[in-house]
Amino acid sequence: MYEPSPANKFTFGLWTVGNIGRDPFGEPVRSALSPVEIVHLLAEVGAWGVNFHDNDLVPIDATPAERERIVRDFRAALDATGLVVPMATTNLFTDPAFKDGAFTSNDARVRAYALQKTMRAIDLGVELGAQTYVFWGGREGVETDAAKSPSDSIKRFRDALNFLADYVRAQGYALRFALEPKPNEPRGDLYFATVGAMLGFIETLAYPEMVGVNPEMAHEQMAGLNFLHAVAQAWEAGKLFHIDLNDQVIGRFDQDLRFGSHNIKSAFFLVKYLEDVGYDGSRHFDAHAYRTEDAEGVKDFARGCMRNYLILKEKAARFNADAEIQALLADLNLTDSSVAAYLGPYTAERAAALQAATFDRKALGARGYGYERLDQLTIELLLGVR
Ligand code: DIG
Ligand code: MN
Ligand code: MN
Repeated sequence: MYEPSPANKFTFGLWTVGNIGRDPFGEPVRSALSPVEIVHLLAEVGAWGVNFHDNDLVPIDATPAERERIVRDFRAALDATGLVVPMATTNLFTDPAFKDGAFTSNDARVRAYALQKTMRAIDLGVELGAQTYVFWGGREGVETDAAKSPSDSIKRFRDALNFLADYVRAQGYALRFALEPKPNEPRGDLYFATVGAMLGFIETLAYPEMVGVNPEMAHEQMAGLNFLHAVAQAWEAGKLFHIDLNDQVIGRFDQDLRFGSHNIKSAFFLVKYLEDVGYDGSRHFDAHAYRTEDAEGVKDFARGCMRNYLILKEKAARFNADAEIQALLADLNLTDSSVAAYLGPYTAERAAALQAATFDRKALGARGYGYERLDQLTIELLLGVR
């Protein structure tokens, strides 16, 4: 039970299980693993795929010959283990050149360099099989709004994405873009802070059909938002192109905790939604082990992410099969023949009937919805007593 299989589409970025434990107040605690070692680690724990930023795989100052060797060895490890590369992305946040942003930098030379770096990273991702390309604007923000007009930054980000979409189309790549929002960190404030902001922005692009979102659980929760609602709006709009799963204690910095390790109820409703609607994309764990962990602890972290997803998936199936819960849900949505006539697309007749209708407002307000019982049964199911 709860053993991962390729059908689950569990993926990890090279930077996740490869995290060496450096933080703003401490030096690394673990030795760095090579991309090949990480592929074999992920195969050992049962992952389906591996993702990367360009420089997770090919160092920013690698020579073409080094790039070729690295890619050859990485591809050999993929072939040996059967792991796939569903997603790739660009590191536009580590190098000091990007300290004022990449696509939104006030320095036009940086904006040009960011385009060049991203085109090359897209080529690398496509070369290794990626079909989704993530854009996380880790430095696209400000500490002071004196620095630039936010609408100038929006226009710069749009110009960059339109240029890169045209590049992908010109190259004939079967690639879709997934934009990943975050409210802050490492910049004081990041542009396009939430899934909602990204969904609104996508509609202003030249090729909105190529572009969706990559919601991350910790990022919406950092903003105090309900992650399921963000994911559901993306899904309902046909824009859930990828998802970053992890966990987060609200009001903290981006902790990228093991999935299912803190907000168990939120994780349950998220897994239930993804399974209920038939989401068929990667379940990507953008998270890392506690800094306290050694190499074995990193494997415990990766196994825990996947086990928690599978445990919650089984809980969701039990919720959907629980007779008492389903009976409560069946009684919730009250409709009777008189009301049905009023709801539906506008017609003059329907509007006239509604205007003429009388509603017993006191009776409407007197009704109890039974959510305490429903939520208690949910909690008891999660606590394993039903
Ligand atoms: C951080 O949440 C970001 C980066 O790790 C990466 O660009 C993206 C891909 O999952 N998530
Ligand atoms: Mn994060
Ligand atoms: Mn992420």
